[in-house]
Amino acid sequence: MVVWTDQERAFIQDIFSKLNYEDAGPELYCRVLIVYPWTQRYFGGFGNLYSAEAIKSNPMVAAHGIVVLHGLDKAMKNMDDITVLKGLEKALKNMDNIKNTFTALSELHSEKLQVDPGNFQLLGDCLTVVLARRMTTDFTPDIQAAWQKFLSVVISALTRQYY
Ligand code: ZNH
Repeated sequence: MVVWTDQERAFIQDIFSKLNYEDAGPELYCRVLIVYPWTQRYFGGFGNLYSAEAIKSNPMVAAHGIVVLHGLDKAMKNMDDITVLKGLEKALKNMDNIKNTFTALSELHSEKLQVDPGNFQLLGDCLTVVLARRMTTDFTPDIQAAWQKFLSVVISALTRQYY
């Protein structure tokens, strides 16, 4: 069971409150597709991803980046509930929206999209770069520590339906 300190909560909330999704979301997904090009295979429906320039000017990539940030934003607003996903007993007692959201999202990625779950960590790494670029010296080791913990909880919730 994951325990969050008040300071960790405050750090995570602060990161999201300062993040401009319209700007960071597209950068996030461009980075994922350019840095880890094999991830392009899941986006056959997005049209032309043949070069970095094509990826950067693809409106579906931009829109998808914003959708993913909103997914993470839901996790941030329900930090206790996503940890609940780890304990089945507790999860059964907490049939609330975030559990359903993340269960459904995990199922979608595993069964329908068949995304290799290793890619979640790669997306997380790109998002860490996006944050560090924006926050510069404000992205202190303490804040990064809380951030990495948040990411690992989200990734484990997303990976849950794979097993
Ligand atoms: Zn994912 C989709 C989230 C990762 C791939 N996604 C999606 C969505 C969301 C998400 C929210 C929408 C859904 C609906 O609509 O219902 N993701 C997410 C998150 C993450 C992710 C949060 C992390 C962290 N994904 C991912 C990765 C990949 C993916 C890594 C690969 C590589 N997704 C995907 C796809 C899709 C999605 C393919 C579908 C899209 C379209 O539009 O079609």
